[in-house]
Amino acid sequence: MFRKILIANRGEIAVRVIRTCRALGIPTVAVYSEVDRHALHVLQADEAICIGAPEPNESYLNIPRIIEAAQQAGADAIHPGYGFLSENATFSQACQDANITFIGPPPEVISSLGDKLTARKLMLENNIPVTPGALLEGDDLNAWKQQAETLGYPIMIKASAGGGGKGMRVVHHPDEFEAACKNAASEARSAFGDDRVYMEKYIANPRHIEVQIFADTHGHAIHLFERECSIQRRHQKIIEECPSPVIDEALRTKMGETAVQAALAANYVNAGTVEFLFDPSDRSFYFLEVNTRLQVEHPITECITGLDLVQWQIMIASGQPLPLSQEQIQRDGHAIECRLYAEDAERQFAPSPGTITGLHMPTGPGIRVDEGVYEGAEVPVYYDPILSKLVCYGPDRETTRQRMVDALRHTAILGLNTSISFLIDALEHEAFRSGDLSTHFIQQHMADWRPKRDDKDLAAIAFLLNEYLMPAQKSHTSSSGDHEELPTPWQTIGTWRIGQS
Ligand code: MV4
Repeated sequence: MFRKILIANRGEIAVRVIRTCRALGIPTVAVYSEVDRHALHVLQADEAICIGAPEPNESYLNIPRIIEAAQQAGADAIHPGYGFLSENATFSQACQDANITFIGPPPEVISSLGDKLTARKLMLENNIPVTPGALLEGDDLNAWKQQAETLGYPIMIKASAGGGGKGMRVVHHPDEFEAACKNAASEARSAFGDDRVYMEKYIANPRHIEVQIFADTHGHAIHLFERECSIQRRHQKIIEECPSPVIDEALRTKMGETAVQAALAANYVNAGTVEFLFDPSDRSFYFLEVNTRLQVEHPITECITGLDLVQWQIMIASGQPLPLSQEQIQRDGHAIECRLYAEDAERQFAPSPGTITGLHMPTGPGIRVDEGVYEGAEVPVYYDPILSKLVCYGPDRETTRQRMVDALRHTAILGLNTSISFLIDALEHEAFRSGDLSTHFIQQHMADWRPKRDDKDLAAIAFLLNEYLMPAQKSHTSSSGDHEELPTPWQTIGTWRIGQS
């Protein structure tokens, strides 16, 4: 087993990885940027090393500096979390070159699956269903148009290096085809330095279903069922759940087996997610891409399987075979995850950084909180504004949904704006209740949503109560061993309800 693991990340996912390391008795090293000196992951790790300025390129994306930190601390493995360097083949390679185990797939796997065209070709060759489509090679626009005609409109142009919806265009009519190709290619060139594009038949009202896979270094692969992630805004997921309300047992088995075939075709190692588009009109599904990392929404899979996915990642990285066969993997109940973001509903959900002046998280049966912050913590402007994740689990979908609504109503995050009341209204929407989800859910059902309740006033009142009734100095020990005062040391005085009708 590893001597020491460095976590090349921050926030709730770094905290999550540290928790499993503690359970396994493996010492941890946090890395942090200059604005994260007092961040939760720094407080929780056994050691912490500052790796540079706040800008991600200077710190959390700085490969040489992170490798150097691992060597300095004597870490023999690095967990990349999600985002940052987690799907970076160069980083996986740099770890290998430094004789440090990257807890994730080998560099060749990351690069071949990271390129959407290469991945698409690989899946086609292995009889994995992909959306009918065509590569746009060469520069014969008329030949391309001919291919589009054969596919039938509407079509979608996608960037090979794509991600986050960049370089993507829907084309409804041949007249728009040329401009869409050019725009998609130029957007892809400026975003990824790679202007290769391809086209697919456009699925009008898809649902986003993904399958969790694991593969070991001994050639075995298994799946841990599906998650549905249809509730998203601008390619940012907001609510995820499993099992998917639209997938029956036969389809679950078929999609799971397809995902395992995809993993084997790619010589996959470690945790991955095979994404599919599901077309409810004919219940067909199509391979989209493979995410070569542990995902934000992995806790819902942990809830229904009872497994620790970070532990599995560490075991596989240390060379151990998968501990269970497919038949031994059981599923029970229903789980939902909500991402709690620091964002301002009144400004198109723009990031809303600041100081957390008060914090109360819910607890109780079937509630799990993956926290990334604490009362008094600063939320910097430089990074993804996810604060914490709230995960609820129950025997069935409706029990879990109600549990989540109640848990959100008993959550108070003061000092900055959050997505909490938006989440409550999404979960309470009739379409969500009935499981009628689609990737257009927010656009279709919540486009005109405005915060109805006076959350800000309630938050201010709660804040003042805390400040005047219960002042309490907290101090903590920094990574260097010095005692330092936290900037805003208030203490919660009990629960208050934010966002209740
Ligand atoms: C599609 C599609 C419809 N038809 N492909 C968006 C992200 C990228 N990885 C793939 N995406 C899509 N591909 C075809 N042929 C619709 C989307 C899509 C989407 C997919 C999953 C989750 C949310 C989405 C939001 C908008 C569009």
